[in-house]
Amino acid sequence: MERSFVMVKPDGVKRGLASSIMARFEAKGYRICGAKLMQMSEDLAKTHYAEHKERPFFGELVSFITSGPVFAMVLEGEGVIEEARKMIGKTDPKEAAPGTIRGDYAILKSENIIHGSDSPESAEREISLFFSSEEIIEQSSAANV
Ligand code: DGI
Repeated sequence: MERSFVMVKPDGVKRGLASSIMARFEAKGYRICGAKLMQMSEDLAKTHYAEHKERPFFGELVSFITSGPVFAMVLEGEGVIEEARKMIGKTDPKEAAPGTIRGDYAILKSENIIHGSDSPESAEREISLFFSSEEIIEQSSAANV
């Protein structure tokens, strides 16, 4: 089953939005198979955002994403990668439609509340960067299911 990596950024965690954001994905029908509050190291931030390393905002991006804890999740369900991106909305919250997470909760591109994998390759890469295999629970094999 398809999986995606989604992360509430430090601005979202500080504003107390982590649970509301997780609830949107659960309500949609995706399973949460991993979730944790964590402090990203500078190394992890640089690796996660490696594709942007030549961009002028790279330093700002790394210091923002390490400025406080993030809430990292692995979501599972059919079409979750593309659909979670639709639920998240455009990168710049000013262009994100109302009803999307960025459209509803954010104003600035530099503090746009949430990250979501943009392809199957990034989902696989990001899940393994942030989660060990023991931290990902197959719900069908959980003891009480
Ligand atoms: O996949 P997205 O998060 O929607 O967007 P992306 O991969 O193009 O960019 C990654 C993050 O980098 C984005 O969520 C916010 C940040 N970013 C993008 N453009 C700018 C930016 N941050 C600053 N400070 N300035 C920018 O122009």
